Amino acid sequence: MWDTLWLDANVATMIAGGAPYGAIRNGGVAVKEGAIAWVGPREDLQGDPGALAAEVRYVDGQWITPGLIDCHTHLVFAGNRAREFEMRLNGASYEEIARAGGGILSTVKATRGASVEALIDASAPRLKALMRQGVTTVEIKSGYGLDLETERRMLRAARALEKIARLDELGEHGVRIRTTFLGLHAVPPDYKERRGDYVALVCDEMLPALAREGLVDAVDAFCETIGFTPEETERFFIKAQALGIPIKLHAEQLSDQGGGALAARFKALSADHLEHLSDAGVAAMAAVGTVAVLLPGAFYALREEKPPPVEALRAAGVAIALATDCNPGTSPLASPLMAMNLACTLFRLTPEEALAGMTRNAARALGLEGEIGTLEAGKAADLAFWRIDEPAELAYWMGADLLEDRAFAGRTAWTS
Ligand code: DI6
Ligand code: FE
Repeated sequence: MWDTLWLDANVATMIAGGAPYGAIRNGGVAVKEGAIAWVGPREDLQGDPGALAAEVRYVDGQWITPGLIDCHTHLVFAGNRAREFEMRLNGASYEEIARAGGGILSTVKATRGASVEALIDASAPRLKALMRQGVTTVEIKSGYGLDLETERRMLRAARALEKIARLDELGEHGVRIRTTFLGLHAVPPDYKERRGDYVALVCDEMLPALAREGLVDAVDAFCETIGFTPEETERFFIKAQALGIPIKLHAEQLSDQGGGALAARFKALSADHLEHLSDAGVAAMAAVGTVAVLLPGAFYALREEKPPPVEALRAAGVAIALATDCNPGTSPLASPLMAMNLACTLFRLTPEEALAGMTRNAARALGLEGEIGTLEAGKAADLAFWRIDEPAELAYWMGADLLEDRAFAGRTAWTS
């Protein structure tokens, strides 16, 4: 006997290789004990629905997709940079903004001054906004502390948000959170003249301590001329690899640093941004199955002009994921559906690729492809229910209210 059976649904399973979107029209989904027990067309159902499940819900043609997965965010931070945004639009130069205390270090300063509770309070509305658009799994990076205590507080706040959501304190039920230690995000001001000492601190003290405390699901670094060199990044990765921690990388966002190939050499889960990725980088990622995570919110907000090499990624068979990159500086975006629209319009992804990027391939970018990302028996019953006629609508509308409900581990938030 199943716990719940949804019928009169259109189901986008997002299983690759079959119909577009893995679609099943006039189908259903059944769950038992938080996992998917059955997905299929109505006519395959043997017997009376009422005899198969404790509860049967008819959803009137809604589309059911896997719960969305935002696989790259920096959503835990204090303060914001709206003043900086405004100053820029009033003609201030980068230098003037920096002198007025702007930029990434202003977020570091605000975050260092915030308690775990203050970080939770500041971040919960952003998490809630994602959940309100069907997100059931979120990756959250640290990286605005740049010292052990603050990085720890950021990771603890991220983990606490998962607990709070599961207690229904955000008004919608349940979310899965993965935490990434972004140790090499920026060089802290007091290490400006001795950056090697900061890299050593991250590798030899911060990472081992945070990993021991169980706060690190993956590591990440910002490999860029304004971030860290490939050599510094590699040193960090060697340490993570020795500790058995999965690797992700901010690569090729503003210039070609060979980050895609570096990530691939460490069999990274993902390399993210990738606007300046070379053909060699594409080939290296394809060879080991490193996922390409595209972040159109940052591309848009920075008014970048060179899109990532989507055609080459496709041709090489690199899995493409998509995320909000929700952060106060370069991507103040708390909408997965807007990320999908931006990816289609700016990067020319198809709506089906965009949805795969927020489901199946995002799961791979987190190493969770065995648990989530497609609708098939055995996976977690994380579902999104949409008031749409066609799945392409998810990427097509801008700012529309399309979500009817979401289920986490088989339990819906609002409807019953
Ligand atoms: N790449 C980015 O675009 C952001 N971090 C990163 O590694 C910038 C973050 C910020 O400006 O606060
Ligand atoms: Fe980022």
